[in-house]
Amino acid sequence: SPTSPKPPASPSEKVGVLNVTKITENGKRVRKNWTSSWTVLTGASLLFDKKAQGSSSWFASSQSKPEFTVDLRGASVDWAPKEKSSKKNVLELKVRHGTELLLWSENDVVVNEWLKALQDAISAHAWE
Ligand code: I3S
Repeated sequence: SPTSPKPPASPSEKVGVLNVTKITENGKRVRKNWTSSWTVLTGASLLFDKKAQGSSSWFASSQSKPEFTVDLRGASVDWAPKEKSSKKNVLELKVRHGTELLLWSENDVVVNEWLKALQDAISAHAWE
C-alpha cells in the first residue's frame, strides 16, 4: 500500500578507504601486508580494490578489477584482539574457508561504521 514504509533497496551498501591485510589464508597464517584499499560492501560481498595512486575518485578506481572479494555469508567480524595488531581501531573479519583479514583506519568513527555495516550484512545474509 502507499502508506507502508519501503525497506531501503540496498541496506548494506558502503564504500570507503580502509587499510586491509590478510592474516590467514586456508587456515594458514600469512605475512601481513597492509594495503590501502577502496572497500565496497554490496549485499553479501566485500570487495577490496587497491587504491589507485594519485587518484581520490571512486570512479577512477572502479575502472579496475576488484583485487580481492570475500563472501560474507557465514562470516564473523569483531574488534581484533590486541595481540593481532599493535594498532588501534582494528577489525578482525573471519570468512569461510579459513581466511582472516584485519581492517583498519586511523579514524575510529570510520571503523565503527564499518563494524556496524559488516555486522548488518552478515546477519542479513546469515541464512543463505
Ligand atoms: O603482527 P606483526 O607481524 O607484528 O605485524 C607487523 C608487520 O607486518 C610489519 O611488517 P614487517 O614485519 O614486514 O616489517 C608491519 O609494518 C606492521 O604494521 C605490522 O604490525 P601491526 O601491529 O601494525 O599490525
